Amino acid sequence: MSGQVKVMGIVNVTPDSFSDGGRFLAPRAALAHARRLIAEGADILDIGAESTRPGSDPVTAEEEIRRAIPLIEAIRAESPVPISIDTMKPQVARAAIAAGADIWNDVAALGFAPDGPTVAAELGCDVVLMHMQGEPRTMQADPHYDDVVGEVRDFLIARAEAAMAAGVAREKIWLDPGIGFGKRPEHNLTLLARLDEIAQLGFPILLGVSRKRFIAALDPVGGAALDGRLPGSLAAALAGIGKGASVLRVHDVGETVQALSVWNAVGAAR
Ligand code: HH2
Repeated sequence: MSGQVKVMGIVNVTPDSFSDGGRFLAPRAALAHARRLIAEGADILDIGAESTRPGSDPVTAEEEIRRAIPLIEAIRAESPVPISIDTMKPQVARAAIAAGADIWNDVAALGFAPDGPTVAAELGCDVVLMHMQGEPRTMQADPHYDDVVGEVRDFLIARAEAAMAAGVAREKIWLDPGIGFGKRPEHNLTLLARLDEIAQLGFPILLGVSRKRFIAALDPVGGAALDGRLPGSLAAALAGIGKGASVLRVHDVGETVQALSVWNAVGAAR
C-alpha cells in the first residue's frame, strides 16, 4: 500500500446497521449510494450485509450472499474501484471475491470459522484482521481489559501469525483495533491515543471511528444524534492518522476527503 491515506466508503445492505440501516437495502439505492461515494473520492468501497452493531442478531451466509453479491457485481460492472466485503463468513468472502471484490474485511479476524485462515490464503486477497472482545450481540455488556493496547496488539499479532501460518502473504494483511467492538469510551480513546504502538508492527492500519457511540458520549452538549456525529468522527479520524492509521472506514466520504486534503496540505507546508 502506498503512503497516501486511503478512504474506505461504507455501503451497508443491511436492514439494521446502526447508522444507515435500511436506507440502502434496496439494490438500486445501494448502487446509487456506491456511485455517490466513488464520485466523492472513495478509494475503496466496503460492502456490509450483516450488521455488527452492538446487540445485532446474526444472519445466515445465504442471506448475506443474497444481499451483497448483486451489488458487488453491479459496482464491478461499471467501476474498477477496489471493493471489500465486510463479513465474518468464509463462504461469503469466497462468493464476494468471485463476484469481483478485492479485500476481505473480517471483524472476527478470520476466527469465526475454523477454515477462515485457509480460505483467506486460497483467495489470495488482502485481508483486514480486526480486534473484537466477545461477539456483536453481547460485546458491549461489560467489556474489560487490564491493558487494552497490549491485549489488542497481542491479539492482532496472534491472528496475523495464524493467517501467515495458513499461507496468507504478510503484505496482504491489514490490522484494525476495532473501535467500539467490546470497548468502553475510555478504551477507544486509549487505543486512538496509542495507535502508534500497533502501527509499529509494520502492517497497514485500518481505523473505523465514523459515527460511533463514543463520539456521542464525548459531546459536551449532550449525546449527538447519529447525523450529528460528523465533526467528532473527523476529529477522531485525524487523531488516528497522526498516530499511523493508513485507511479510514467512513460513512461521510466527501467530508473526510476534504479534511484529509487540509491535513496533508498543512503537513506539506513550510
Ligand atoms: N465497524 C463496523 C463494521 N465493520 N470493519 C472494520 N474493519 N472496522 C470497523 O471499525 C468496523 C467494521 C461498524 O459500523 P457500520 O458498518 O456502520 O455498522 P454495522 O456494523 O451495523 O453495519
